[in-house]
Amino acid sequence: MNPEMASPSSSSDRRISVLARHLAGVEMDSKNDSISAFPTSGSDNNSVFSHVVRGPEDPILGVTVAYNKDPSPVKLNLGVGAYRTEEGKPLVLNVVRKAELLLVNDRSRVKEYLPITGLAEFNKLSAKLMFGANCPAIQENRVTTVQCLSGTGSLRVGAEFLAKHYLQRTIYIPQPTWGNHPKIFTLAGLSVKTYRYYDPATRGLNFQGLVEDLSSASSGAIVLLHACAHNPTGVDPTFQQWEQIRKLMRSKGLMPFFDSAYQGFASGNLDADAQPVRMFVADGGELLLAQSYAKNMGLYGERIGALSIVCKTADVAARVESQLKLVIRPMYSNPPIHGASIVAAILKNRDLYNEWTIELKAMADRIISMRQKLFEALRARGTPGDWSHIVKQIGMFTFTGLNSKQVSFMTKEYHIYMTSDGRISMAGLSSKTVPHLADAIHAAVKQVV
Ligand code: PLA
Repeated sequence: MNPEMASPSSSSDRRISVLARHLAGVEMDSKNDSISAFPTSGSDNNSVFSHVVRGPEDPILGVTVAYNKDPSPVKLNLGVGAYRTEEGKPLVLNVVRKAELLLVNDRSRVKEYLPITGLAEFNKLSAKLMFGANCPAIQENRVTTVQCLSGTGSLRVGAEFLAKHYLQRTIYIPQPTWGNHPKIFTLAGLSVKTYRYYDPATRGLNFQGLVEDLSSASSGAIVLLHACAHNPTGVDPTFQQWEQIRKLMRSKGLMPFFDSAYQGFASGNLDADAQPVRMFVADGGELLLAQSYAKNMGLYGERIGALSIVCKTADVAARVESQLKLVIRPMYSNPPIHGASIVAAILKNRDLYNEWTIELKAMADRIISMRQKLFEALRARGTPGDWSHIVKQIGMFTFTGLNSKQVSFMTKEYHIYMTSDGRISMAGLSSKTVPHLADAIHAAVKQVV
């Protein structure tokens, strides 16, 4: 392992010393008037950045970059998890349009900075959405919630806080997990380890492996849990298994860090999808939660989400919040106002809220119907293999089991774009494109080993 990953305090020391060197260099140069051809001046053709090597594209967002370059009329982007309609178009929810109209017509609204912690109303409503209206932790003011830049920003702020203030720097993430997780946590100064999660043989949960790995985790370690609709596998623990995980984690003093990027997308029901998190809150213990409204409200580009930290007392929660502000202020000062205002407008109005749940359910149902259609299309073609996992898996993605060679073949021959781990975004599929995908999978399985 990279020694920097193993010793986060030395990594933050390093960051500080790099910064210190940089500042010292600037000062030295500005004092040295005798240098005639300053390296950044136009008279010198040698770039001070000439040593910079081209970085790789992102494994998920890079799929969209490649897709955009492909001129084929049949091309299909099943890479990034972004909902599309039956017509293959991005969807702005009706309820979001309504909320935006309300906001535009409200002349009392201004564009002042939000507080460092974001829109207070949004924060309260977000905590309520996940923890439930009657949650004792909320009533006892033991929860601090801060508005962050969608799920990613919430994870990063939470990780920075933990790296600074928590007794343990090790975070266990499931194997596999969303590709950005290890990067977020490593760069925040945590040391990343994995726990077994997925069993390729059964295409289901490796519950025994999970329990073994969490049992042997060092006491107090942080554990990243996908709240529902695990990405990329589409495999979630049952409620009974969640209960076992909770007991095990609490008995070992492991700190849960929930990533909730898909509330409502797993079952179509917001409360049902919040159940695993609520089980952990109900036992009175502490935890972190990163929430995203990218998928369930279709607010991808608004970058709206929240970080909540559930504490033991109101006093601790207040002090934790004061430290979160110190993390946020030098990073981006304070969060943007528009997305938070949309979410708050919807969550606080009973009619809009109900309308949202109906639209959310429709998205979830369309994804489930795509699972059924793809499964039947493969069966109709007699594609070798058991494809029942397509209908069993939960949420936005199917973890097909196709290998990277088969994926490359499908991209090259069929212009189907997906991540190299064989994940496909079911939300990007439509009745019209299912046959094309089924043809591609069929050919890949038959022709590429
Ligand atoms: N957590 C998980 C598990 C996710 O899958 C994603 C998004 C996020 C957090 C962060 O989303 P946000 O910052 O936009 O709120 N995963 C996507 C997109 C949908 C991505 O990779 O950025 C995916 O295709 O996996």
